[in-house]
Amino acid sequence: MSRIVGHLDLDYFYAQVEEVEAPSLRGIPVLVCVFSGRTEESGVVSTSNYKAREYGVKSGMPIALAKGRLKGVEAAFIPMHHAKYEAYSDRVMGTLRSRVDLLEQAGIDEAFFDVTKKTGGDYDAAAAFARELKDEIFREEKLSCSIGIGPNKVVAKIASDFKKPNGLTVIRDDQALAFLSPLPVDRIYGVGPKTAKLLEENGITTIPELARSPIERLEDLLGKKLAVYLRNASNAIDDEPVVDRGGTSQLSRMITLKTDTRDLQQVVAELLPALKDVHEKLISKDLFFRSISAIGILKDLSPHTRSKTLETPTNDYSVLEKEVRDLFAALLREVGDLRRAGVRLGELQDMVDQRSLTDFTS
Ligand code: TTP
Ligand code: CA
Repeated sequence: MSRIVGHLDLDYFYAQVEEVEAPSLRGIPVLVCVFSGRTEESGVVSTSNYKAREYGVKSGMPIALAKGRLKGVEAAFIPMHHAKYEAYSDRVMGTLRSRVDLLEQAGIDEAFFDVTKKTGGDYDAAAAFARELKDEIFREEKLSCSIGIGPNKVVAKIASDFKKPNGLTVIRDDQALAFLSPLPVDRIYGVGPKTAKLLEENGITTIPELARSPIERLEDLLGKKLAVYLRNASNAIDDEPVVDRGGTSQLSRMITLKTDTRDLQQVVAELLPALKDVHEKLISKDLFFRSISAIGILKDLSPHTRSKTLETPTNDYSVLEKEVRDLFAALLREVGDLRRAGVRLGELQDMVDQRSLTDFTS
């Protein structure tokens, strides 16, 4: 039986939650903003609804620039309410988890799922299931989402993005190659702007061009691991399983520093409450973390990250604080003054995984 994998992504998520809570916002551009607190306009747009996107507003854009694009237009600039979005996310993921064979949450508003058993490998049953799921999420939360169904994660992810918002795209295994063939390489998960540019400089812009490229050439350009993954992905081949990581895949917090600085002591001191916050969340969810990142945002809003993967997962606060200090020490040796600083814990695992791990090793 061939696998049936889905990818669900909530539409314009943070902005849509704001619309759900204040329906009078519907129809006007809505921008969810991270205000840095310096001046009324300093900060960036986190996301926006599709009405705002018609005016060229994009995620990550400075608020002042977005205001310029919306000059003379009635629009709502709303500060980000992260805890609220997490609560919506937790409820949607809970619904999803109860309906599928396996769920892998990939971000606050997206998840992969496996419904091979549930559907008996039948794509029509999978399509009907996806429609019911969309209806259920809309009934419960008033949120629209886009779903892609396919033979693997690579195809499902591209399919969920294919018709947005409120889309449903079902690609059977025998349609997958034809579905990918007109698309540019950057639709494949893992091809960021850097890789796309490198491929373009070498005459590779579409997925079939990538699929036809000699593997040795791709390995020279990209290294063996990425080359093999992309060569397979471009041929609609992807054996990555849907892995249940037990709910949240990441925990993170960002703060705006009182003054721009590259002083390690100041950065760590101001970050302490955020670190304690993230740690409390970790403990309350019975989770251990294995990877940890220090994130610094400079005055020009460019993000810089230093990450480390620990040998074994932990939930120890002193390890968290020590690693953050070391990572920021390394980061600050290489960049200028930071405007914002943050921490992200990844590869989260729950107690159950921990127990089975010790069962195996003891
Ligand atoms: P996305 O799924 O990339 O975007 P979206 O949900 O706003 O819009 P759509 O899926 O309809 O294209 O990101 C999910 C959330 O993550 C988004 O609502 C806000 C947040 N986010 C940021 O804070 N900064 C960013 O640069 C991006 C891309 C997203
Ligand atoms: Ca989304």
